[in-house]
Amino acid sequence: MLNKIFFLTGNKHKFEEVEPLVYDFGFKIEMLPGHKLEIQSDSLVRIAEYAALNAYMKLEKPILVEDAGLFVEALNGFPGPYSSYVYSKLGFEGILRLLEGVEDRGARFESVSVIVYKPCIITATGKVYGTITEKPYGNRGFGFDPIFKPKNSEKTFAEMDIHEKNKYSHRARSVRKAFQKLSECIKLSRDRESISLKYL
Ligand code: ITT
Repeated sequence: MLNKIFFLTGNKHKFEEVEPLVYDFGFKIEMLPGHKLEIQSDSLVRIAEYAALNAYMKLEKPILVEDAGLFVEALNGFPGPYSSYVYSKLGFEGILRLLEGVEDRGARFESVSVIVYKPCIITATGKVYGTITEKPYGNRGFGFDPIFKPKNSEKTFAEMDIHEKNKYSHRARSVRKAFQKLSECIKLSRDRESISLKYL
């Protein structure tokens, strides 16, 4: 039987990207919107850890939080942790406007995944480097997908299906790492338990 973890997100696209990744580790996820407390911080790690621990304390259920941002080199990493707000106000068109006439198109997505699964608290990060295109391409995905082309790809994220995006994406990297660490942590805690039972 698969172990269930509640994915705290209101973003259906993120859920669809993460869902196939966790089966490989013997888990399934259920989307749980409306419980994510987002603090303001320059650090995605702090934002995600705070949200995950806060939800765990309230709900006492296994929790996954994944937070991401787009960091544009020519804009000194903007919008970074503020990506959600900037996207809602300016869209990807706003980023294209800010980069009009700018030659350096380098950018990266960063992702942080945090899992609270008693007794384990896991944090893992993932990054993907690429470029901001001159105009949007593709209509899949969400957010800045139409203007982000990962390194070694001819396509933007919005021209890829989920399976292909997961080969490159920041999110797939941090989620896989987090579930790998979680599997190790669970095994270690079971080993410890059986050792201490032996000496009772
Ligand atoms: P949550 O409910 O999980 O917080 P969200 O949409 O706010 O969902 P994030 O905080 O992780 O997601 O991401 C912030 C913004 O960064 C998001 O709204 C997008 O505009 C952008 N973003 C993050 N990951 C992306 C991706 O894979 N492709 C395109 N844009 C992305």
